[in-house]
Amino acid sequence: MNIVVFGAGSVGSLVGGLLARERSNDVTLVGRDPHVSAIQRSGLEIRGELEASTAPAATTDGRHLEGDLAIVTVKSFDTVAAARTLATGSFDAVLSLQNGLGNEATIETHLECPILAGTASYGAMLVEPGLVECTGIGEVVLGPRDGGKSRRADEVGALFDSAGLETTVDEEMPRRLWEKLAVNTGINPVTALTRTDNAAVLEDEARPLARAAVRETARTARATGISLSNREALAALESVASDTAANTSSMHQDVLAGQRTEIDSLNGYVVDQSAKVGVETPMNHSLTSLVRTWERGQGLR
Ligand code: KPL
Repeated sequence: MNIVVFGAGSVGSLVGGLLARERSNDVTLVGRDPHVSAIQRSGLEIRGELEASTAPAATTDGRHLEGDLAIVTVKSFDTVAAARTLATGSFDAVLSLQNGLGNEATIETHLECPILAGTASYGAMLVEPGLVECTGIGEVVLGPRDGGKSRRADEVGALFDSAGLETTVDEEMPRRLWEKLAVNTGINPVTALTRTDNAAVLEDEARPLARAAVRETARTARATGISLSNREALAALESVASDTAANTSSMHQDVLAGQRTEIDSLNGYVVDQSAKVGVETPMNHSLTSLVRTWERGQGLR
């Protein structure tokens, strides 16, 4: 299969590298230097809980590419730019494997092919250019963005499975996306603000904060018609946090790198949606304000 992974960050590099192990796959990673130059020079190394040495093609120019599948793994605030660039090429299908809600709708406004939604709860870290570490075996869940079954989703599920990624094809993606959003609203800002690994949200001090955010997100999901109980959302939090206990969450990685975070499409999104449906979300509100305050202090907003 001819695959373009748009966004060679930690998750994009992990997924792209694993897919490139299969001889039947032709993978191109679209990313930034110095990571792209390092891959062009000496290939991509995966270490940690999964190990592989692969040699995908890599480029900093994502224009005019073609393929059977484009996998979008950029930060949610870069989705519009990614979709516009992908629209200069041609793809049979696009899979969004990003944090936050609304990415698929954004992609759909620029591309005409079928759009699949996905979530990835693998722990991954870009250690240095050309080297990604898998810090936790999670799961990829994917399916048609509005739910239901599709042959294409089954094919992409089989592709991921054969690359060694734990994958579930789900007929209820809208619910899955909200469940993953709930997990991220608990883990990401708490670990970023306290500079801790994901395990912190299982421990006494931070646990109530993460759980309160997750409960509010589940409540907001229900008010928008999604069937996600507090118990299910909290169980997902516990399970992802223990599977990725040693992981530095993506928001914590952004803070360490002095980069803009995805707060607007995680807790900020919950705050906006909850206001529309009349649900109170004070913990999400506080976490959003704290992370935005940090971003402002860094001159990132
Ligand atoms: O999605 C993640 C992230 O860091 O953004 C989790 C699953 C929390 C893994 O760290």
